[in-house]
Amino acid sequence: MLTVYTDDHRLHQGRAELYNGTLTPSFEKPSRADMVLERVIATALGEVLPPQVHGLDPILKVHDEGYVRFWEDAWQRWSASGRDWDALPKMWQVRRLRSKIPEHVEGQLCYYSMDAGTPLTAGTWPAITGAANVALTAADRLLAGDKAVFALTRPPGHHAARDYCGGYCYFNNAAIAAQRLRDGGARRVAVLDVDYHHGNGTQDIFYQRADVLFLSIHGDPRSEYPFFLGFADEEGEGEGLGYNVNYPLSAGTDAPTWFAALDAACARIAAYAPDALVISLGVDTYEGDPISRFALQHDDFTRMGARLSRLGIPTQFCFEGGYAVEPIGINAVNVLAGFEGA
Ligand code: OKP
Ligand code: ZN
Repeated sequence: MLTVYTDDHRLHQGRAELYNGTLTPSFEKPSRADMVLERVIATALGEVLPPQVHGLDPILKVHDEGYVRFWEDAWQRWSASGRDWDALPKMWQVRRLRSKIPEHVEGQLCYYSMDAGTPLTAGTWPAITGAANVALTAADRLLAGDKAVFALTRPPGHHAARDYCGGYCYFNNAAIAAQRLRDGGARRVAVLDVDYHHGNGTQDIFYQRADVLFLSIHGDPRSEYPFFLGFADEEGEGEGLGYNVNYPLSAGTDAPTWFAALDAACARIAAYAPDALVISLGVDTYEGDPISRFALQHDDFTRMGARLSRLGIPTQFCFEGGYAVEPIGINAVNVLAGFEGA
């Protein structure tokens, strides 16, 4: 299986996030992708290719223009105002506050964010456009006939909605890829999100559409981030009604329960009969993950890949979360090897 990858992800390195009330080194860090790449090479998964530059048009098909333009020069505006530390939003446009877009870069960062876990850094723009290019290049390979492709995207993307960032995510790489697949001729595309956290951004982007089926297996939002989306009664709206499927699972979920949800999701995907499948591949479902509470083991990731392969649909994997860094390559590449081996 081909991997698409760029070192540009390293340009984005958040310094800290708020965790247990203290500023803690960011869990989402460059070594995550480095470890996955190392494992791709060590296991001889296949060729590793750099992305092709696609420009902003394919990003603007799923994201709001003001949102995209904000990121383009946000660091320049922030540093020009005399600051050199990361910018972190610390205020949100909640109920009954005005929804006017502020003029100041700090107010705009708040306007375009859903949490304080998604820092603006000096290298955020080249890293997030690089990740989008990785996802797009992988989609192009799928359209050209590859059976499976791995987009080693970092930063992740699935919490990024049409016009806000959150959960370490800026541009929604999986959604950008799904849209590319549609524009390249796939009549229907399914996006299955297996990251521990609900893919609220991807759901937001496709909620009113029937041409992209979105499914997510994740920690129950009653007690897990992102708290305000990801419930089982969110089924899509308008033309999209029936094309959004959530499988919230309780903390402590282990393989039998998790795979029952995967089987249900696979049955729904098979019935939809898409021309292409995008997997938002987070491996924070691993039992040793420091911020998540499922209990999958290394071998379960291999089984996951094998199960997805049995669908027999051209498949693009987009890397998302996973914060147990030392085994992150084993867990991610086990999915891909399981897919190839099935
Ligand atoms: C991202 B992905 C504030 C951020 C709270 C957010 C978890 C994001 C997970 N400190 N934590 O889905 O793996
Ligand atoms: Zn996650």
